[in-house]
Amino acid sequence: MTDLVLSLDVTDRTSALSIAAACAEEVDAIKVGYPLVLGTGLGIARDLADLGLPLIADFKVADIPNTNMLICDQVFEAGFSAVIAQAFPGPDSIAACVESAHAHGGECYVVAEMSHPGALTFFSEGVPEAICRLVVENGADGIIAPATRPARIKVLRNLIGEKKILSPGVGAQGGDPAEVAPLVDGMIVGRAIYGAVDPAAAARAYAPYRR
Ligand code: O7M
Repeated sequence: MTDLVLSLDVTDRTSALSIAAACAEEVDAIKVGYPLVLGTGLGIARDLADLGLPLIADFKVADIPNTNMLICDQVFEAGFSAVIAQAFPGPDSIAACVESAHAHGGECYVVAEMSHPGALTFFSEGVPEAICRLVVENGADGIIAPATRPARIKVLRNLIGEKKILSPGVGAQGGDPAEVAPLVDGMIVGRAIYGAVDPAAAARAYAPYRR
């Protein structure tokens, strides 16, 4: 029903590579963010690329267009196949990420609404809906939407049509995979997999929801 994206939020190289290798058959992509890159360096992307899975750079890029372009170019030259950006800097900043992504044959996802309780302070009152319109207008490939609020995923789906939805919040944050999987293109799962005694078995538990 959906892809399973492993959120590899560990901070040391040995753990990252052993968890990723153990789970490689059970997941469809790996998301790498600040914890792992700050802990090990950007070169971790080349090491992980050997597994042959798409690598998503979760740097929530949020700067002026020129800086966004410089960041995204580095991301794709490091071996990532997708980048995640924040929308609040505006359409020209998103457009820069999309331009870099597409110039490298990659994808750009934009955070439309976040999964944690405090997200509702600013991701409310039509803001996620406006972000979805920006995503469509600027040719981004998809959005990040909260697995903790499936009803919101349905609302945002109606605004983005065929574009993809990647959804964090299943597992440690309480999102229910049975409810979320039919609504999204990728479920992002971190602690429930990498924090398990047997990460491969934990990842395999999501097999009924994978397409
Ligand atoms: O399964 P978890 O809770 O251990 O990890 C979830 C991952 O998804 C973790 O890397 C978070 O930073 C990320 N995430 C959210 O949890 N909520 C959001 O709203 C957005 C993200 C995310 O990936 O944004 C791109």
